[in-house]
Amino acid sequence: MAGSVSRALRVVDSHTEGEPTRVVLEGCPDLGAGPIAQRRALLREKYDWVRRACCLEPRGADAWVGGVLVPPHDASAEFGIIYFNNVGYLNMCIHGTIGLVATLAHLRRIGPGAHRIDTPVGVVTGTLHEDGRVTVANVPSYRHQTRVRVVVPGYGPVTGDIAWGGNWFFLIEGGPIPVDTSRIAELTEFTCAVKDTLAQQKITGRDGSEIDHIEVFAPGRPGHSDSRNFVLCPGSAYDRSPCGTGTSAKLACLHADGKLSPGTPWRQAGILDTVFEGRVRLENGALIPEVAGRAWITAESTLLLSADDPFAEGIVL
Ligand code: PYC
Repeated sequence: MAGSVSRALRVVDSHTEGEPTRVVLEGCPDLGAGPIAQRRALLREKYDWVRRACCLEPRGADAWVGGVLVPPHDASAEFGIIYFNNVGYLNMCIHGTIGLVATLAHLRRIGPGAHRIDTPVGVVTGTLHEDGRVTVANVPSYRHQTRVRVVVPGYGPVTGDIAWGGNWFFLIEGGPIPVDTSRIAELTEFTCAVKDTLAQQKITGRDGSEIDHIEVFAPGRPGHSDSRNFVLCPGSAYDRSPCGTGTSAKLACLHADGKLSPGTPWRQAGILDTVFEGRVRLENGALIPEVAGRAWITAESTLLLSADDPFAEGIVL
């Protein structure tokens, strides 16, 4: 047997409507007690190996989202979480939060009811229902710009809305490629080209933030969903779930267009045809999306890092 184990991460894995989440329970170095955004900066600067070990091969894969469970900073919250993926750190993640709530329930650390969770962009609430479904009340969401037109090399003019749903999204209604599982490679190529064009043209979210998620919408199937999407995540993997922060951004746009009133359900299917049910409510003038879905636990394990393993911290190309 090759060299001795020098580091270990205790994790629980789950998938939310197809999209995987790996929650780190033990083994991450102490990140202190500051605001979660500050702890995320520390994780990025000093302990990025945790992210790489969780999300990169040989232990992870491109679609994985991981999160380190930490004590909250906000006194009203029970838990804190820092999300990351194959290329960096996320602001918020709703499929991840549904997975986190399922993980905490699996570990018998929570029961049914509402649980406040501190994230780098604010406190969200994960409600565990008796039947195992989870509803996440997200951070306030809004449309930032309407009908932004860009000319995408190889595709021509593309029009989309820029909206915040806990991450920044460019939302394209229609688009040149059908939203179908048989077209995933072409959808990936198209959305990568849109993302590159936005970056080149310095089209950003508020405060110059990078638009790192691209979402394409098509009509849903009657009786099943109102809409079906394909979502490109930072790192170029596509979201296997309907993307909760993307659904939040979409709900904000629908509400801004007068097409969705508070409390009305919106069934958002993802590329695998699994569904998140969303709705909005207004709270002190802010629009709060609520997104509901299901997660399943897939593994409880300990990731082992050996001192002499050339890929202990993941394969970085
Ligand atoms: O569900 O919010 C989400 C999400 C973001 C990135 C991947 N999933």
